[in-house]
Amino acid sequence: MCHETTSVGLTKVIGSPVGTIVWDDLAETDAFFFFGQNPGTNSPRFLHPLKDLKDRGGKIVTFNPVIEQGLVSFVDPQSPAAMLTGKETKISDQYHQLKAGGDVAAILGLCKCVVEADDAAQAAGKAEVIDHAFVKQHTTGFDAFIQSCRDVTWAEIEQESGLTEAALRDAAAVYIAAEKVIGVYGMGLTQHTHGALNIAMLVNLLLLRGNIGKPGAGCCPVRGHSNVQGQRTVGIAEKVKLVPLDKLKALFGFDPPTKDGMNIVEAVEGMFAGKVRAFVSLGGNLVRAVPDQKRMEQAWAAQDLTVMISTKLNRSHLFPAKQAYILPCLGRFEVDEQATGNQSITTEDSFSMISASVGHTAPVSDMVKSELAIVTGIAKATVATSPGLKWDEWTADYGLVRDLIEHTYPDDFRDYNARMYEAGGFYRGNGAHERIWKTPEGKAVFTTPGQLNSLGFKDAPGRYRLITLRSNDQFNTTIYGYSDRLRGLEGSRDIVLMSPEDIAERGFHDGQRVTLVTDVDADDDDGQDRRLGGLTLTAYKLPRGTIASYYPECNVLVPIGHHDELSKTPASKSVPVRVEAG
Ligand SMILES: Nc1nc2c(c(=O)[nH]1)N[C@H]1C(S)=C(S)[C@@H](COP(=O)(O)OP(=O)(O)OC[C@H]3O[C@@H](n4cnc5c(=O)[nH]c(N)nc54)[C@H](O)[C@@H]3O)O[C@H]1N2
Ligand SMILES: Nc1nc2c(c(=O)[nH]1)N[C@H]1C(S)=C(S)[C@@H](COP(=O)(O)OP(=O)(O)OC[C@H]3O[C@@H](n4cnc5c(=O)[nH]c(N)nc54)[C@H](O)[C@@H]3O)O[C@H]1N2
Ligand SMILES: [Mo]
Repeated sequence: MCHETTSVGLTKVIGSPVGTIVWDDLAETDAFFFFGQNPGTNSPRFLHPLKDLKDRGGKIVTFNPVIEQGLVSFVDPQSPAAMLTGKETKISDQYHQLKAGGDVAAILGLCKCVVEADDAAQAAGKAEVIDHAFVKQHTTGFDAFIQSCRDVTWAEIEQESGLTEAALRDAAAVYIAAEKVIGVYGMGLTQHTHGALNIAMLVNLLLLRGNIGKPGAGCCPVRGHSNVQGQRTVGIAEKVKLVPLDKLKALFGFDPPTKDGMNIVEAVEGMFAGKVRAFVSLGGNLVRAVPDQKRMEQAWAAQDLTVMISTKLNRSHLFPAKQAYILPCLGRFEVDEQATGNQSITTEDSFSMISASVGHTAPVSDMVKSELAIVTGIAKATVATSPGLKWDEWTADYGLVRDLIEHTYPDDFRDYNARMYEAGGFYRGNGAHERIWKTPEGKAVFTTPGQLNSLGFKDAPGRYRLITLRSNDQFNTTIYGYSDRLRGLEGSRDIVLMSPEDIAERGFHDGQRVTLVTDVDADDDDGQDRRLGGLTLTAYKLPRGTIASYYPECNVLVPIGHHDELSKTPASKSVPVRVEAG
């Protein structure tokens, strides 16, 4: 539900499903370009490289409809002097509040400036601005893309992005002046109907100046859950082409499925249609996290069987199927004692570093099992025995499982059980970082945009683009409190943020009660009435036509059919809605 757009979209253009930079690149770059990622709330570890860059004179340019405090300024909590004096480091040199869904046009505007600057440099006999040698050797699709940069008008760019030509020229000037640029992005790019196009546009921008596969430069999707990247690396996927079927067959002597499974959208649709009858959930709070939450509550509970393997109780547990199990499990911070001693697991971060994670706190009860023990326990009770299936041995010693992973992926996981304990972990490697492009073309691909925004609907009178936000007081569906202190919003999450101009235009007033109603195009209408009432309208500095409210509360409004076209990642950052008084 986050970076599947990356897994599919980034692979399409550079042959890598993950970011191309390593941690050291952060210390070498000249500039960060931030698109729809909020480090202050969601990835505070990232604030230190940002501050370091500013301390050495680098530049940060941000594109985000919402002003996020972590991208405005930063007080280093690890610096006693800064904490005592309250000395802030200014983070973003430029902060561009574009419309939700406006990144395609904004980035095309930046690219248009690069093309113009290159034309001018060539005419004047000066050093080129586009890295033509790189483009020639490493890319395809350049001519068509350049033509689209020349053809698009500034009026179109301004209309679609909500930014002025002057603002985009300022941003482009920083991009052109920097030798090494890292493009950072998060849910602001991935959670749109054309999220993959957003990513392809960012890659276009980076490719123009050879900003992928050189030190201090690259493409940096920031991941969420601690192992959302690593699970794919070991072949856990719904697409059979991503699963090492031949190795599984050889290792364990069974015939693995050869048909694709379901992604989240297909699974939920299957549940709505009554076709999905059972769900085993290794973590998560799916009823709360997926689109169309109201329908999901009914469909989830109508199944024959739900099994939730969870570290904490959550709302999904309140909608049991005909037979339902909640299986409490250890979290990774808890000691995991098995027959051969304490066990560790590994995680992979956004920089493709794989490292050991060892629990230190005492488990809440000695009856709580580990995830692995639960999975092997279920397997042992259901699957016929065979010499290759050593459920008990694997449970006793997780290192044996890692040996099998190494056997399956010998290049990525060489010496797995030893290297996982190296300080900072070990680097899995990434072709695109070395300018090896695992695309069908064998090159990095320039993408000519077919449209100037990432939306799957048209603008219409009274229709707004709703962004669903996270606050610092939540981790996904777990809400810790009602203080969104970084945005200065206190006391309630049942609010909807709107620009003062939009409020005035509608004859509304700040503090008024409103209801949000999903408002899709006629050809997308599935007859469902989706609404969320009891919200307090709150004046906030936002672009016209873009409004914001909180995730997961807004999930009743997101239609399950509203997702990234390529990857089916729910499009939670541009939900078409009306605002009604009352
Ligand atoms: N404290 C905390 N940390 C977390 C999480 C949490 O819930 N709480 N969740 C974790 C998870 S699973 C994930 S995936 C990550 C998510 O981390 P992020 O990727 O940062 O995700 P969001 O906060 O959902 O949205 C990011 C930003 O996108 C902006 N945005 C919205 N629409 C657009 C748009 O059209 N264009 C642009 N340019 N920007 C836009 C929003 O204003 C917001 O600032 O965080 C992880 N870390
Ligand atoms: N509208 C809207 N919807 C969104 C998003 C959005 O931005 N807007 N973001 C999407 C994103 S990026 C994500 S990742 C999803 C999140 O969707 P989910 O992953 O379904 O939600 P979480 O709240 O992260 O799940 C938390 C639960 O996982 C369990 N858990 C935690 N740690 C462990 C563990 O180590 N092992 C096991 N077995 N269980 C554990 C606990 O029981 C906890 O209650 O939501 C998505 N939905
Ligand atoms: Mo996520």
